[in-house]
Amino acid sequence: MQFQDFSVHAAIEKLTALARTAHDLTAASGLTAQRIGEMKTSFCGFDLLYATQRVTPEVLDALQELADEAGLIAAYTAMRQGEVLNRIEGYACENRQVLHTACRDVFADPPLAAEASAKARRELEKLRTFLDEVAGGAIANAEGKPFTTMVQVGIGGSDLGPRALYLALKAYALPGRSARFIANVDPDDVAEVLSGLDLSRTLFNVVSKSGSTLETLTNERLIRARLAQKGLDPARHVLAVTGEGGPMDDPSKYLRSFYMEDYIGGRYSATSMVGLVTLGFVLGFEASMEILRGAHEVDQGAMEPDIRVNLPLLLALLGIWNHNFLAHATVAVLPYSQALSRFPAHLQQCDMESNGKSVTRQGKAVGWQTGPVVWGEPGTNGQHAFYQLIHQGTEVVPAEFIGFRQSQYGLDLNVEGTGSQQKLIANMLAQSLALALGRQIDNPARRFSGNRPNSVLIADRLTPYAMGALLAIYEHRIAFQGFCWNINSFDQEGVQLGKILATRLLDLIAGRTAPEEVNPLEESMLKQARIG
Ligand code: G6Q
Repeated sequence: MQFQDFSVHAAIEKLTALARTAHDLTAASGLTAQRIGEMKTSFCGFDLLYATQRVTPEVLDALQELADEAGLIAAYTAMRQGEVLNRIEGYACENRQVLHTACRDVFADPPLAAEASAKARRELEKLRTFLDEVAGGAIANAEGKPFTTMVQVGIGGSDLGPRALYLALKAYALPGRSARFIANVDPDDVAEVLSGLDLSRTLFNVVSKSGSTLETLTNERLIRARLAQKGLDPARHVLAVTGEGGPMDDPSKYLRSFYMEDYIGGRYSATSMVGLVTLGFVLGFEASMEILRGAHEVDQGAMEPDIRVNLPLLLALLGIWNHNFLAHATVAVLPYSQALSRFPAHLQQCDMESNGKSVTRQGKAVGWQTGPVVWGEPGTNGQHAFYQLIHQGTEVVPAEFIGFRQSQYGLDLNVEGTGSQQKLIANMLAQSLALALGRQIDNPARRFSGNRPNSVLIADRLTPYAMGALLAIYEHRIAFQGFCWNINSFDQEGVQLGKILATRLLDLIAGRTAPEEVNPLEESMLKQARIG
């Protein structure tokens, strides 16, 4: 696959010109009922309403041209087929395939990446057996009692996606099952999680692709020590998810070992064993497969070249329009669903670790903006907090609303003519309109400029299928943008330097640094912070 610089495409000039007179949503017929009806894409159970973006049919046509010129569908197809896309030409790099979609390709016949898909099936079968054994009592604690809680121990990609999905779907937990998560090396995090648990009924799922992450290995040691103190055998309570053949691949130490492959990036690993072991324990095997089915259907739909049909591609291009042409630096993802409370945190990692890059795939400095700052919180809570800036601040923040027509638990009450779920969604739609239209009145303090671009993504209910679909929609939005900007969205060199320096500081604190190796800056930082 040949990638070209973002700046070379003919559509760029067209889009730059169109951005000078971007659609005015506040004008007399800037936002009409007809426009709302027309600017809508339905895809895998979700409707995307984007009439409240500052686009016209002409802009959409130019964005389509950009997608075609940049070969976004060809790049995505190459990714799914296993081309080595995690690379920077001519430089030392990870040099890997990018095959998180193979985890979901188990539904495809034939799969696009046959070998990777076969490995995913093998792990799924192991998971099914494990879950059957837990359910049937073959796996139980020393007293023969069933396990009720799984604590996932992992950080970054081995935490954020799985945690976001667990919180999103715990309404569907099997009776008596729950999960907790420990990520930080902060001992208080471990203490707080363990304090509420009956350890004798708890499984610990230690997740580390590399098997060498300081935080996770430290927490595993702490947990093993705690189990031993309580007279519990760690080999009965601790599982592993890791890279086959890696430092943590020692089945004798674990109740079970599950594997993930190096071609699945941490932040894209929620649908591999990294997410599915804990999700499977809580939700059961069938519900976990529904997550994969939702993701897979999006994977398939994302092959469609028409941006008005392919929702992840459209989201990607609307994001590019807002970021590169209308010059908006950030994007807020605002789910009107408490269950999605950690989904923005997952996206923060998935998007910013993927597209926070300054060199092209050929190792040259980029001459255009790449990934925006991504942030967000659930509504309506955010409305009582930072929405002030979104409505009236000097920084225009494009917003992506996510909502559901029905609640998960079905517990609702009609108060003054509407239920809580209706209030929740009415608020979301009201925000979308308010940001777009603004309010032009004489009082400057109460005036709203409007023209604040946003879109609404809505589905019937946050089910395992919908969660899988939503996850994949965003994964592919990110990948399409990265392809378009000609950057490698699949490495994360930017997190390495801090890790190296932290190791040096720890060596210094532990007295392992030879006197001639002591760096005065590092020594001074420790001294002034009074650490050590
Ligand atoms: C994600 C990153 C990073 C990674 C963590 C945990 O894409 O690579 O967040 O997931 O550093 O790594 P391990 O799973 O190897 O412990």
